[in-house]
Amino acid sequence: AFRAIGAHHTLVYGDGTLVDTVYDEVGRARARYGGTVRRLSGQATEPERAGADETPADLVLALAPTGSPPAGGALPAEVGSELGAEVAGLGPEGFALARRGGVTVLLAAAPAGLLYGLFHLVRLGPAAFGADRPVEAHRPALRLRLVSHWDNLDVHPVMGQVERGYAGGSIFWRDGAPAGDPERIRAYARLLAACGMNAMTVNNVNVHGTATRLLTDRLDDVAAIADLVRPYGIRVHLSVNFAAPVSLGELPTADPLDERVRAWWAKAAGRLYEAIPDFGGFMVKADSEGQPGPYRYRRDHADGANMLADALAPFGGVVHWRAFVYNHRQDWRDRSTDRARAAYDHFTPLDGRFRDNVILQVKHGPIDFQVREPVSPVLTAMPNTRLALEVQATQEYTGQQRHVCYLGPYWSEVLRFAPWGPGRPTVASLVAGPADDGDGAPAGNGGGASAGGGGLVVVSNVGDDHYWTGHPLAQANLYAVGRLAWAPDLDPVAVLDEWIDLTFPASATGDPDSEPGAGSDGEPGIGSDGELGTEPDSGSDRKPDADRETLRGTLHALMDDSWRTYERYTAPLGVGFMVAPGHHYGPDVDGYEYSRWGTYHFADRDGVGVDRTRASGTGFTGQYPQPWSDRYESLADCPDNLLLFFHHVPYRHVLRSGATVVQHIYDTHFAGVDQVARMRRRWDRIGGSGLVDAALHARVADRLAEQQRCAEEWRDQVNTYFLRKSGVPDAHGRRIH
Ligand code: GCW
Repeated sequence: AFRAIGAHHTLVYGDGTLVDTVYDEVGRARARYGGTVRRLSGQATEPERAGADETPADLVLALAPTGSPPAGGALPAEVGSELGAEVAGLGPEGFALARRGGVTVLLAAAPAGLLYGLFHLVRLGPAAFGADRPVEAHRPALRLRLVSHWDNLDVHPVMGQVERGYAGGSIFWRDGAPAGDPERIRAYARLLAACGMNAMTVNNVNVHGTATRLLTDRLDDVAAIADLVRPYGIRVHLSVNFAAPVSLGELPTADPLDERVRAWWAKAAGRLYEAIPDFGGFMVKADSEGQPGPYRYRRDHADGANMLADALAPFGGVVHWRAFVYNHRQDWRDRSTDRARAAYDHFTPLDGRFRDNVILQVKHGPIDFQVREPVSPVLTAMPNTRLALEVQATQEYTGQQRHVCYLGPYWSEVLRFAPWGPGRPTVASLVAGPADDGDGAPAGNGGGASAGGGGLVVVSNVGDDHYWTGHPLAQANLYAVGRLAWAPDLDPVAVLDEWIDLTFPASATGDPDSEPGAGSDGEPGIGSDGELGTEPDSGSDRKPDADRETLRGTLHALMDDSWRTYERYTAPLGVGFMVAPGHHYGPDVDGYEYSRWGTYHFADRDGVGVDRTRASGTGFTGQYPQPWSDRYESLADCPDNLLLFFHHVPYRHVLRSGATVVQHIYDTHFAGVDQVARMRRRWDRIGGSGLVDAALHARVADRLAEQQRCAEEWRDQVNTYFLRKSGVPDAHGRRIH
């Protein structure tokens, strides 16, 4: 794809850091694949500045002041004005594109738009330079698209350098100090921009030890990261400890209404913005799993969040305040406490009290990133609060980057979910916020939500691993989450095609001597530290199309349905957990049953599942609007895949699918393992073919072997458990231990 760009005569118009980046990117492609690139400063409004001296440009990337299109000899005038009219309404990250008379023109109102437009061209590849293309306009659906890193500064005694990280160490930190590889951070920013992300936190939401000092004497470390990622349009945010003034020994209290505390945070914010003028803001995990918060001072979450918001407001910063608040010291004997209810019960009474620059960050489900959960009802119940959707790319509960589990289809379901029924707002529109006029000034009034939506936050799956994500195929999750945050309606399988094309570029297949995209020396996958969509310089005699289709077919066979496959062999019908305590990998059906964490399945000899109905259970179904409140409440209408999340049912209860619950458990567990075995055989078939780099093939093969071993363990433990509990034999007489 970059080759296509490199082969052209490119003109880049405009000024600013991000335009410099665009120019550099085109320059890199040009140096590698030929073509020319010229740069003109300023918005190209003077015809003579287009320059007639050189080969006429056939690719123009131009920054235009909103509303006034660039004119000039190099730009087909009518394309310029059509595009100019388009970009006027597209906001700071949007861009418009057309091809007419052999010239491809990309126009944006602001530098970020030009950068995203460039990556769009890369995705289009040769298609951007063939036949005429009508004007197309693009802008992100969600304005804030943030990657949250659970990276610790100090090595945590239990969690290690990255909490729930399955891709090696942190790319930011090592043993309390910067990791010392700025090029890696720069490459990562490029990767994130190519996926469509525009912000990140650089430290874990659990803030301990040295991490607290990022606000004070270790601020320069944050500024250094900000400098590295800024050229790719990524703003840095910081996770902070609510009790920082106390834990740093500077104040006796962290009471958010105490003037000294307010002044302390205002000063901290001032220092941050002096060092990092485009600093994004704070992320806070307060009164959650032992992290300090306002409750200690008998203040509520609005008091706490607003205090930090006031400190950041003069500089334009935001507070991401997490809604992941629940009683993590529950008594399993207490059936009246329901963890699923917690976020709603804590936060909805505060709707309308949060400042405009507070974003309430809500996990997509009411519990904790399980393989299947309903959408969190908090998202439906706070119309006067800016809401962000939090999802987890790090595969804590979905195979820990040892299992193939492409989560695009899951996130797509969540984003498209319509809590008030078909035709009404979707989750994506709730976190996008009220429609705005494109220049960042939203319409609407009253409450924080009028300041726009909170966007999407994803917990990163990246580490210092050679392939970035441990499992090379887990890269697709990072790519997909960025693309879905930009355009929630995208088909996640089509997104996978984009990822395949960028990661395993065409000519790399079928030519073992060429330089492959994913997994060759130091240039693994999307972006990486090499060329995005790396392609070999030398042409190969072999026609790669057939090979390419083989590779594409193999990757689809492994990935398209992998989330549902994972669901089949793990916890059934939305019941969740059943994982080994602590590390959360592998089965342990009763691992959390008598624990303090509030995650129970209540299996007994008669049945299984959690009664969350209004009629006889915890009443959680009542947190949903209609029609879902009644659908979840009704045993007959509740979707099968969430049945045990909402209901406790007998083993012989008949699902909407016609199977009994216990037979469904047996069937899906056998089917899930069979599916993994097929995935493995499919991958083995392309071994030694040169379709992918040998080291990459071996890495994936190893992980598939582990996935199969683990899936069998899940199948056997879950099936045996339910056979023993229920005494109901498998209708097909298969072996259950
Ligand atoms: O899923 C749980 C994880 C914790 C994590 C917590 C959270 C960062 O097990 O490791 O802590 O969620 O989201 O805060």
